[in-house]
Amino acid sequence: MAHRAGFVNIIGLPNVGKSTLLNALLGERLVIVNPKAQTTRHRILGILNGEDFQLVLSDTPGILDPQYPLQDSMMREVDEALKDADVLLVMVEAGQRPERSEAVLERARRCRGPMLLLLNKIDISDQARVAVELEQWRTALPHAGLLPISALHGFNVAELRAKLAGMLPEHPPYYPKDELSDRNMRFFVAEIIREKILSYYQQEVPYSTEVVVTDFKEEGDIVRIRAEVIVMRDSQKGIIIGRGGAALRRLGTEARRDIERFVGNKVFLDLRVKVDPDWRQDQRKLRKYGYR
Ligand SMILES: Nc1nc2c(ncn2[C@@H]2O[C@H](COP(=O)(O)OP(=O)(O)OP(=O)(O)O)[C@@H](O)[C@H]2O)c(=O)[nH]1
Ligand SMILES: [Mg+2]
Repeated sequence: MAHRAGFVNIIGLPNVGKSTLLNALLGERLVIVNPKAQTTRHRILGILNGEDFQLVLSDTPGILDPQYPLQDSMMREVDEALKDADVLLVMVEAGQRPERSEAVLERARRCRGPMLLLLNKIDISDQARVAVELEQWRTALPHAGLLPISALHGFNVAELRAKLAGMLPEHPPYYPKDELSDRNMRFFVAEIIREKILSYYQQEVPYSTEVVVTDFKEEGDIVRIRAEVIVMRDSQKGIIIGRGGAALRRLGTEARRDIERFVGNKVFLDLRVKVDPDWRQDQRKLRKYGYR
């Protein structure tokens, strides 16, 4: 049988559940998920391999009106994902209003290829409302197929996976068939630490923070990891560390647990906090941290 492969790219407003869906389709906790908006900052590939197909899924940052260069870079990654999609997944959430979704609709309308509109989080809605909202989305985006889902609870996820595999063009695999992502272990470790920062710190702190893994060494049955938490200002460094270092210790302990699950090994995690003044406004610094 012929092999099918293609790019399936997920776009949507912040916090609608794009990363949750990527993980659900893969059946793995690969990308970070958080109740706070702007969790995802990069386009990240998650590769789902079957005997005769390869679905190259892209998670992308939530679409927003950029206010500083880091967010400009995030929106460039979204626009990249619009260009190479074999199938575009436009995700919205229950209760979201089409008239407040121009930023995502405008991008979706630019794409001519196959497209599915996914109405996510139907677990917090009811059947009558879902039916009404699907009708509104049909009017807003007439050439998209529609599917109500719950990425969190797995409702219609297997159906979506099967549907996507059937929509792929005939093509040899783009990546080795045992690969799960285009990103390496260091990247995902840094992301896990960043996810804990989103969970434990408030207001601007998580949005002013970057994490860089500077050392990753496997030594027998332990992985030694050194990571830097980069903030924009001295005051933020103080907040990350906390009184007597308590906040940083909690961050380290919680992050280590998740990293151990991810790498499948015991982990020794050494976290340092560094100030890199106004890094998220500075093109040169952004490039250093892997932003385009
Ligand atoms: N009730 C419910 N919550 C969901 C569902 N899918 C995702 N969520 C929650 O929505 C929040 C945001 O999920 P993410 O997957 O991080 O959303 P995202 O679209 O990737 O967000 P950004 O990366 O910030 O753009 C998390 O708290 C998820 O648990 C769902 O089907 N039902
Ligand atoms: Mg995300």
